Amino acid sequence: MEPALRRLVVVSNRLPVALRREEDGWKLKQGSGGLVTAMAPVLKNRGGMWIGWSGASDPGRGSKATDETDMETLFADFTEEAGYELCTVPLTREEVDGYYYGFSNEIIWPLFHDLQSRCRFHPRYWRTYLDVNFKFAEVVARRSSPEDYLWIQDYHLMHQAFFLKSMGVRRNTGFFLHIPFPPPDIFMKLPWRAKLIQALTEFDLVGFQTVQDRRNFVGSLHRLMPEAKVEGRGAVVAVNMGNRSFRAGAFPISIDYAQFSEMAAQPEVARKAFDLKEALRHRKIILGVDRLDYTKGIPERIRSIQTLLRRYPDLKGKVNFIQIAVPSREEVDEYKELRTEIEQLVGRVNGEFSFPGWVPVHYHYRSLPHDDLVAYYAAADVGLVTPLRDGMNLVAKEYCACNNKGDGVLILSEFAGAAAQLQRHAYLVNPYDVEGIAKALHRALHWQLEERKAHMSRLREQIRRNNIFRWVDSFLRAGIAKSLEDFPEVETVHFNRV
Ligand code: GDG
Repeated sequence: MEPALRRLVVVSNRLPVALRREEDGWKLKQGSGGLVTAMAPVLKNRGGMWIGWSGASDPGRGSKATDETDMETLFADFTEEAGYELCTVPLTREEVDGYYYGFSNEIIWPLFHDLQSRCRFHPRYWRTYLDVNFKFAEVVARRSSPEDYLWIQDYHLMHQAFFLKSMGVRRNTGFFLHIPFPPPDIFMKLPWRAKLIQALTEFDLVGFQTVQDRRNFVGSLHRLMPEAKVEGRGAVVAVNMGNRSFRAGAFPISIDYAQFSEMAAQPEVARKAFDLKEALRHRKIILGVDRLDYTKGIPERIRSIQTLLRRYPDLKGKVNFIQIAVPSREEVDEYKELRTEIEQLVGRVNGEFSFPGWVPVHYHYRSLPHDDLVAYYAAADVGLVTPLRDGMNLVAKEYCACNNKGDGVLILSEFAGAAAQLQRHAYLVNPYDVEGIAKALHRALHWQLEERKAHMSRLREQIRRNNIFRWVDSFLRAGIAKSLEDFPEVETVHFNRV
């Protein structure tokens, strides 16, 4: 029989905090990004442990003893405040280069986003990826117990179940892929495709963002392991491998809807949104928010603004496009080049159209404090979310959650996972079709209020119902046939708020 209370152990590449060495020792900084946004409130409410790399790649520089005492104190403070434990996996510079920058970001990231021409299939990257996965598995084996439920996150750690099993360590494991799973014709380009897909079959549950991702996975599985037999047809299917079986399912990730909506309603945030509108003289605001990444379609989006202003000159002086680009993977040449390309494009568009008192494109290359970001969402008339490919895209959902007035329009790429859920009430576009986006923008800016409200209220309702807590619950139910409520409770701030 299952024990009534099981601890949840989350394993991911990065911890939800960043460790930085400063003059006076180590400091903990809250991390950012989709994964942290998604998981932090869950562990906070339910307790447990999060295992991951701290983000520091040279742990041996200072005095080891001081470092360890420093970190222990920092972690103890964190646990007290956050309600769950942290456990770090230290990595060397070489490991970070091969496993993180190399295999994860130069192979899996582009390949799984259908951009195989950007892949660098170096065998060294594969070997380091395996070594680091083994290192993670050793820590996981040591720090967890057979009663725990292990929830492994994302493409950096696809070999966890494989290595745990090869060490003879029995654990109940679930894996969730935050990025898309590519169609078989693309996956088959991976030199280590058979080993990778086999490793995925070693988890007890493999979760994807959409049903299409799961179909793509099953398609590759059929090609590489013909003995696999799929049973069932719902959101979660069983895969029988002859001597063993596992489950594969679609679990669209979401946001803490109530937290975003309530923050947007706070007087100080509403004031910030108003000040922003006033600073822009109450012109219509089109907003883009992304990590600066080549999958997000930022250059195409800026070109669509250029096309919009060329095609519909009456909009000159009446709209502003604000692009917030959060620095990401800044050490990588490709990301540096993308930054330059975006800055040049912004300069070109502003050079072409600006006049005294009006600059069409406002570009911010920095991460904003959470309440500022929410104020931008609340102030925007149009959320322009046009990734070339995206696992889900939380920005699309956050924009809607913050649109408490309910009069905004979401323009969404058909290649974002979010489109599968939001397609009926978002304005879907092909992110490569610059003219199509310009046309969608023009329409959105001229839509009747009633129509905008009808669509936005349905979008908000769908996101409110299918929120982050439902995501966790459905994954855990599929993984251990238990729900979130079976985990020891630390505090019930957000759960069951729907
Ligand atoms: C991966 C997958 C999937 C953005 N700017 C600021 C800021 N953000 C936060 C947003 C949002 C997060 O970053 C971005 O999440 P996305 O989902 O849009 O994209 P990825 O980072 O690529 O995430 C993606 C996700 O994992 C979850 O599974 O949806 O498909 O690629 O939450 O709010 N946060 C702050 N300031 C900013 O300026 N504080």
